[in-house]
Formats: sequence, structure tokens, C-alpha cells
Amino acid sequence: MRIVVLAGGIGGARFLRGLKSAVPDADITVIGNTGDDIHLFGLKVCPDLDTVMYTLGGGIHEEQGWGRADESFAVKEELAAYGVGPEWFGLGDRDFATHIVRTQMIAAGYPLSAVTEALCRRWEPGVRLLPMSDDRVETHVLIDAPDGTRKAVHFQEYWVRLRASVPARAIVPVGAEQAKPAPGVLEAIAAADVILFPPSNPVVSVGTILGVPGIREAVADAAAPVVGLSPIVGDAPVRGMADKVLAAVGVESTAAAVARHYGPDLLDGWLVDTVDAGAVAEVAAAGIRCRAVPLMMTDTEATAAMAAEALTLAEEVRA
Ligand code: FO1
Repeated sequence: MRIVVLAGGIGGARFLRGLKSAVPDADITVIGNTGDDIHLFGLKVCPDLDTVMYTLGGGIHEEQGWGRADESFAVKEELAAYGVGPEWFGLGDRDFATHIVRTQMIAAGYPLSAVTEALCRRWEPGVRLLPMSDDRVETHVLIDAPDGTRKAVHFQEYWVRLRASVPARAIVPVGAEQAKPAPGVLEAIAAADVILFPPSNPVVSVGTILGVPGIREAVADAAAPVVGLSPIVGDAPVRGMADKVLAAVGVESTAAAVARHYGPDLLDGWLVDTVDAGAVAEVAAAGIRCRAVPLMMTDTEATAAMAAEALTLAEEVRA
């Protein structure tokens, strides 16, 4: 079975670990979000690609869901000693090696997709990890400036330094209009037996991937059923601050609102958590097959059960 998953960071990576456990023989292609990418200290950092690669490759810092296990921060401390910031983005010594190799390969002319494939040769995540695009796309967030105007900050600054503590007035994927899907992305979508939207951030992760010209259309036109799992449980994001960016695009933080945000042109099926069973009728009324199942990714077994439910719903939709 060929499965394509549009994944962001922590939620997407954890879901993939369960999906691999549920269908170990499946051929899984992950289209990874690169809108979170940030250039620091002359290096290109790809948080969502690295989170998928480290999580499935066994190198992730489990509690954080990002960065490496067994990290040290000598380089970060030395940079701070030179007064070179930003200090708010925690890059560890082991993680720096990934960014050095990536930046070196890009400088040598390799596209991000080739770099990602090379890095994955070490980590063997057990999926094919494709960046959504080889072109640079960086998500910026418009916030209120002290003088009443608005200013754009990089997504990471909004997410990590500001902890999403101020309203996001708009989400701007800089460069998206000129970006092209990375090699293999459209082909994987067209050849898929099932397409899954994991419980990643529907705006800055799955939304950013769909915003690369050609990808939303490819998913909408795909022969494969498209099934998503709600990242919102009980009117709140399970993790992270998805509600802050959902507000920026005028979507309320409910499982049903997110399904409607994706829309019946994209989604054939939608899983909501059992606490949101009351939303099933509303989602079905929007033309999207809906089912309430446990959606808390408490461990790999629970996540595998969610993934199996998504695949079952996909088969029902296909019938
Ligand atoms: N998230 C934080 O909350 N604090 C950090 O200091 C931080 C550092 C960091 C370094 C590398 C990396 O790949 C991810 C990092 N993240 C950090 C997570 C990152 O902001 C998010 O994982 C994604 O951008 C959102 O999916």
C-alpha cells in the first residue's frame, strides 16, 4: 500500500511512528513542511524535516519532540559568549552537525530534496522524506507593533521567543507563490493509495504544504481517498499553539471547524476524538465522512490504533 502523509513537526512525526507500526509493510512517503525553516549562524535549519527524521530514526529528544537526545550546548554557549544571538532558539551540538552538513551540501549545489535524502541515509527513518519544495519558503507572522502598526516576525520567533503569547494577525508563507513542489511530490500524490493529514498544525504545517502551487490541486484531484485526523481535541490543540494561528486565518479551534477549513474538496474523511463525538454530524453535513475515535497519541500503540482507524475510514470512503 502506498501512503502519502503531509506532515509538520512533532504531531506529524509522532503519528508517523504509529502509522509505521500499524502497517509495517506500507510504502510511506512523507511530504514535509519547510515553512518553519530558519537561517541561523549561516546555517539552514529545517525543524519539521529534522523532527520527522530524528523521531523515526531514533535520535529525537522524546520529551521535547524536537532536537536530539543526549544533547550538549557548548557551541550555543560559546556563541552567546561572543554576544552572537539569537539565544532563544536552542540548537544543540549534535543538531549543529545536521545543519552544517545540510548547509555545506546546499552550498555545493545540491537541492534540499537531495540533501534530505542524504541525511536520511544515516537515520533510515523507514519512510521517504521529501521536502514540500526545494525552493525557500519561510512562514512569517504579522503581529501588532508597539506603535499600533504591524510587523512581521519569523515563525520561529513567534513560536519560540514569543511563545505565541501575542495575537497572530496574519500568517505569511514568504516565497510560496514562486515555490515549486520538490521532485517526486506530485508523482507520489498521484500514485498514492491513501493520503493522510496527520494531527499537524492545519495552518503552518499542512496548510503551508498545501500552499505550494500545485500541491493542493494534486491532492484534490488525487484518485486516493484523503483522510485527516483532528489536531484539535475538545476545542483545544493537543499540543502547541495551533489555536493562535487558526485564529489568524479566522478558523475557530474546534475539530469540526478544522475539517471545514480543509473542505470537502480536499477531505474525504475526518477523525475526531471521542470527546468531540458531537461534531460528527456537523462534519458529515459538510460532505466529509466522519468518525469519533480516541486521538490522544499517548504511546505508539495508541497512535497505531488511530492510524489503523484512518486507513479503515479511507477504505470505507473509497468503497
Ligand atoms: N522549540 C522550542 O520551543 N524551543 C526551542 O529552543 C527550539 C529549538 C529548536 C531547534 C531545532 C529544531 O529543529 C526545532 C526547535 N524547536 C524549538 C522546535 C520548533 O520550533 C518546532 O518544532 C517547529 O518549528 C514547529 O513544528
